[in-house]
Formats: sequence, C-alpha cells, structure tokens
Amino acid sequence: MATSEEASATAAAEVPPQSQPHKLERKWTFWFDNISKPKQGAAWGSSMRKVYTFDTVEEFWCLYEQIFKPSRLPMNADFHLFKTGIEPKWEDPECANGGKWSVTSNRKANLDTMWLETMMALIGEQFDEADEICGVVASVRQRQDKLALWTKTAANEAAQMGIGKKWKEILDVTDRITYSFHDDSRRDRSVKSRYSV
Ligand code: MGP
Repeated sequence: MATSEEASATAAAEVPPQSQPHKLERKWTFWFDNISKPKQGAAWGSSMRKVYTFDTVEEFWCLYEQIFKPSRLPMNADFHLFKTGIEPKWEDPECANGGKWSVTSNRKANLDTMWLETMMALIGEQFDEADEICGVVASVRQRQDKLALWTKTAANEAAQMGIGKKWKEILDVTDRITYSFHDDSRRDRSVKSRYSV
C-alpha cells in the first residue's frame, strides 16, 4: 500500500506541467498607502497597509490585473512591492542604511508600464545585485507621478550604480536618474541626491 507521501508525489506527477503554478525565487508583498486624507496628527506611515503576499507568477499577474495598476490610484496614494519581511519604511532595519533611485513620469499609462517592467525585473531576479534590493514604490502626485527603487546599502556606490544602470535599461529611460540616501532625507527634506546615472 502506498504511503501518503508516495500518493501525493504520484498525484503531483500526474498534473500536466502547464497547470502547475510557477514558483518565484522568493516571496513578495504588495502594500498600499492612501495619504490623500491624512488624519490630523497621524504619524507618517500610519495609513500604510500590507495587502497581499505571493510567490507565484500566476498570483502576480492576477494581482496586477485586478488591483495593482497605479493608474487606478487616487491622488497622493502609493503602491509598494517589497520583499516579504521588509517594510517600506526608513525605520525597517533592511532599509535604514539604504536609499532610493527615482524616476518621474508625466503620463499615467507610462507609470503603469514602468511599474510593471520594474516588478517583472524584481520578481524575475534580473538585477545582478538582487540581494541589495528592498522593493519599489509607485506614487501618484499632483506635480508628477514617480517610481522609487529602494536599496539596502546606500554607501555601496558600485552596487547602486549597477542597479541604476540596469533599471534605466529596463525602463528604456535616457534622462539621468538620481539616487538619494534615506539618511539624508530623514535629516533634511531639500537634500540633494548623491549618485546619478
Ligand atoms: P518622501 O515621500 O520620501 O519625499 O517623503 P517626496 O517624494 O519628496 O514627498 P511626497 O510628498 O511626494 O511623497 C516625504 C516626507 O514623508 C518625508 O519628509 C518624511 O516626513 C515622510 N516620510 C517619507 N518616508 C519614506 C518616510 C519613512 O520611511 N519614515 C518616516 N518616518 N517618514 C517618512
């Protein structure tokens, strides 16, 4: 008589390969923050919510199609896609010594495309410095929509330059993009960027 382990191995072998979900290298989490109606006195990030964690290509497409398109966001709201376990905050230990590359967009359709291309590169582990990456944020603002790619070790210039160059290739952007340290932003809102590519 077959053990339950043998039975489930046989059952798995019988599922046609195309119907098995495609596992990602790691888990990712979508977050949402709507800061368009801030509660008076509320601390930054208090409206940020963890929405969904996934680890298959199929779940990703479903979530993107159904929910996570920046063109559906209200003004002053953000979507985040971060590695599971890392919170999209300077306070998270993985982000504390990090920084971000930023790209702006003038058209909604463009932001959706850039967001999608970036997410596919992240979940597909296309960056050589994948361990350096925390996640990506899409922000809808009056002035200009924007994307920010958060990384871990701002002081590691070589790693950040490698990521910045690769991100520009992925987005097919020719304008210069800039990198700022979270530590600088924490101290002074008008802070200048440290690297550009
Ligand atoms: P921002 O969103 O990084 O700057 O921070 P930006 O993109 O110029 O502003 P936006 O209005 O277009 O979003 C804006 C402000 O939010 C900062 O000056 C902080 O007061 C606060 N803030 C932003 N972040 C990412 C954090 C964070 O991770 N932790 C805390 N405590 N405050 C933050």
